[in-house]
Amino acid sequence: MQQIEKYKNEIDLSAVSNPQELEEFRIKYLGTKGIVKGLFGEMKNVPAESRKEFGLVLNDFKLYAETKYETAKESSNGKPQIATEEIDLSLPGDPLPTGSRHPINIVRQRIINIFQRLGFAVADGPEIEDDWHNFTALNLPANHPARDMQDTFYINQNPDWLLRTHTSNVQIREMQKGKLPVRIICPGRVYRNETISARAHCFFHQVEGLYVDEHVSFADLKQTLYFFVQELFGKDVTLRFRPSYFPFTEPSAEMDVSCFICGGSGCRVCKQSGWVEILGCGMVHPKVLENCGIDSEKYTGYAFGMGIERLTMLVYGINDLRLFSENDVRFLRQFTGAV
Ligand code: 2NL
Repeated sequence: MQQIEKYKNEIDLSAVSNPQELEEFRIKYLGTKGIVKGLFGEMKNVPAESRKEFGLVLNDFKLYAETKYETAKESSNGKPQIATEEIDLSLPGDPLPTGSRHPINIVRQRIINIFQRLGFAVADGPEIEDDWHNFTALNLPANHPARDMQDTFYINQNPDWLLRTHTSNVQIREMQKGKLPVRIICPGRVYRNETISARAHCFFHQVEGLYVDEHVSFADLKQTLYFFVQELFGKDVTLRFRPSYFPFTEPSAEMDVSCFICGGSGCRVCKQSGWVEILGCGMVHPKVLENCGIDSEKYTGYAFGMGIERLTMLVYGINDLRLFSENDVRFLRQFTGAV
């Protein structure tokens, strides 16, 4: 009798909320080898004087289990079951909108791939930099007039900290490590204090390159950049170097490619000149090498720097810098599937 009370409690507590649990319940209590059947089998062992009472309790218990089973069965009928057979697997799925890579990212990765094939490693460094790594080490001492063109943002907390104006700071840090040769490219975001317009922004992206070793020459620089532009724009492209000035290189040059839109005959992109400027470069100034603890009598190096926004605008025919940072999906979606 006590055992029957226990079974009743068990029934009260048992969860019967899906077809599987329902069937398990039926087998356990009401099946041919179930508890109810088993208890009826015990009848013969019950002393004759208690048999009637036991029979009543047992019938009551049987009804109890059957009622639980019937109610659970009914309520589970109304519930959603595991309706595998109701899903039509031949229907097309809900489309997942595919994102697209940002054009700046696409062009940056193309540049990296080309230089990696030439043995350049990719180096990274801080966007918040101190004055020495961003300016002084690059032969741009305090009050140098060239600092005017690279006005940037300063950190209130420490007047010596600023947002880097080029990724040269990464190259300075690599040279300081003292492991030569150095052959790296440094892609990254840089900052300038500019009024935002179609042609200027307060941040943009750069790739700078640096190669320092014994006997590195301007001829090495030219041949490396020639390979680079042929990979980027095609085999027909030619180069033009014009003398220029940077405080951190000597000699310095601006590099033009023959216009890849009109082939040199003159168009809007090259402003009828046949040439498009894409980067600045030169031989690393001996002072810059010495600032990083490198013997400028023994070692020479070349360096170059290019703006990714500018290259991307040329490659895709984009006419406004602000499009890159407005995140307008009508602009970004146009690069879906681009590589
Ligand atoms: C440009 C021109 C340039 C460099 C960047 C460089 C870095 C070190 C030493 C010497 Cl550590 N030079 N970088 C050299 C020449 C030009 O950038 O128009 N950039 C957007």
